[in-house]
Amino acid sequence: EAQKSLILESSSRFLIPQGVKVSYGTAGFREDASILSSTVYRVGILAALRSLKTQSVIGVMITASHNKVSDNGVKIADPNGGMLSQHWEPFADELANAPSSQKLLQNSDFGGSIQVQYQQQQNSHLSKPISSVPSNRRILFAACGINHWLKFSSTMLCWSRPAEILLGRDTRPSGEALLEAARQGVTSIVGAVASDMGILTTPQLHWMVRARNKGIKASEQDYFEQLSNSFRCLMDLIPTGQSKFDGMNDKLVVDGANGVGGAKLQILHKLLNVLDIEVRNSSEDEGVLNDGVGADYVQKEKVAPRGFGSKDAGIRCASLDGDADRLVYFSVPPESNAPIDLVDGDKILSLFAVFIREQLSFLNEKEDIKNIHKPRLGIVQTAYANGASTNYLKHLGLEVNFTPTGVKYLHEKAADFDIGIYFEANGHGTILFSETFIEWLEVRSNKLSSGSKGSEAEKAALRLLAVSKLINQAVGDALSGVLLVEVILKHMGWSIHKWNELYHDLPSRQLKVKVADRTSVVTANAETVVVRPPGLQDAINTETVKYTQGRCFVRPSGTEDVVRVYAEASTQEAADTLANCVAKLVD
Ligand code: NG1
Ligand code: ZN
Repeated sequence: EAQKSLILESSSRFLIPQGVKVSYGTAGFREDASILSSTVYRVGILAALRSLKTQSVIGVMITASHNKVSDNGVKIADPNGGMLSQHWEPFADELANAPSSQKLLQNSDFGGSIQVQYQQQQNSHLSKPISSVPSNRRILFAACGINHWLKFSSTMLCWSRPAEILLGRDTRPSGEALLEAARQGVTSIVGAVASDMGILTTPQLHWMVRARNKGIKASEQDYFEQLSNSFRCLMDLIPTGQSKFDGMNDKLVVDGANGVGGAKLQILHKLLNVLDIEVRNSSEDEGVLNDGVGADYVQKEKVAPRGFGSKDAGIRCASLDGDADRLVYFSVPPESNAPIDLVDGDKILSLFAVFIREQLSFLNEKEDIKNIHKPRLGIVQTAYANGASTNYLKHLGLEVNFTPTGVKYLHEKAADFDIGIYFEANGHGTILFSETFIEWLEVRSNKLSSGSKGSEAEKAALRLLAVSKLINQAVGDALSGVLLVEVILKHMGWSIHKWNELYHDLPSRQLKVKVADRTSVVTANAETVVVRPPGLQDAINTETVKYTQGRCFVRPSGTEDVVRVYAEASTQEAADTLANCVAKLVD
């Protein structure tokens, strides 16, 4: 009863605006901020239930990433710090869209359906839910979600701990009120605790959730310390003679998208005290969030962000997106109208792959690793990866895998390897290390610190271990990405130019086509082949074969109401023509 009235009372403060239907897409719920409070409130409820179900700490992040400042969004971080399990996404949709009319509430089904009763366990200060009476079918969420697991609750699940949720938000002005809505959603579940972690980058919140569930220190300060310590460790392991940068200018200038990432990078920078980093576009004082700035803008438009110009020619530049989970590098040409040299996610991936592969080759030289464990390195890309990057990686002898667009798919595939590197071309990606491989590295590096001389193999083990701590194991993280890129460039003695010359991107073109129903396009093979409508793929093939190095695919967007067309060919003109022809086929 206490649970029921709690939900009734708090949900009446967050009524769903008329005619609004939301859907939990690849990046959670994302809408104009003005209509989001009921959605965020309900995500708070869902997160608390997810926490009970998993008996783990769960995260709720309020951000709309690279979208405009008037938008906002909300997503859930699962116990391992990754995205919400796909199996729960339909529950999110059902709960977020369940009617909230006062009448319905008074009929008590919304409240009643997620009624959880707690009973003080004997000899225990911990509470355990014992029963629930779901009744309203309209809340399918409750019917298939809560009912389903409550059925098992008394026998299979021992809910020994109450729900615990970490809340974070980016710098959007709507964030504060939305965070409060999330908090009220969480605390409408009896016993649930919500901790406001404040203004964070998306990857920081994911990192904290993961750390909490691993039982390691998980404050923001711990995050900064882990990153800076592992960065220093990598710096110390740079081969002698290489530590001085070969280029004239060792400075890095970072575009913070006027979002949360700039300020956080400044904190890291102070802590590190070794890198020469200048941050521009680091807050609202300097301009509007994501407006002519940020990684999405730089990568899509292939132009320098606001605040950068020919005065920066020759300097290494980088751009973060609004919530700092994407990173691209670029350099500005001396002539003011020339296009920038973009170093996108594919090239960051390639740099990481070259470095990791080098370390593994040092390790593999040792006899014992051959006998015990040959670590598997896997690369994961999507169809948007530039074909030249895939060719380059395959030429290095690496295994390249493809998944559909969306971080959750890439992440899942990368977790199949001892070391899995994944990146989207737009700059979101990370490197995952398997638990067994990390244990193996730890044993090795302990040997080293206990006095052995430090062979190349042992240094390689230490470097890999440091990378596993520097790079975010939960999601792509622009801050750890910047640090890893910087230290690898120093290790290699490479300028941004040298890096950019690893391979030359094939010219490409992306287009959006507005269609009546984007779900009418159905794809297979990691979105490279259209299976519906019939005939479309044949028509695309007929066009594509006309072009040297032609490649083209179409897919429905997961975040916008459009079908996307991507084309690649040996010249820009050819890529443009191919994309335009195929766009007409889709229309
Ligand atoms: P959609 O709208 O499904 O193409 C976009 C990006 C993804 C990913 C998601 C989530 C492209 C072509 N697509 O997805 O890579 O970042 O947004 O934000 O860039
Ligand atoms: Zn983002």
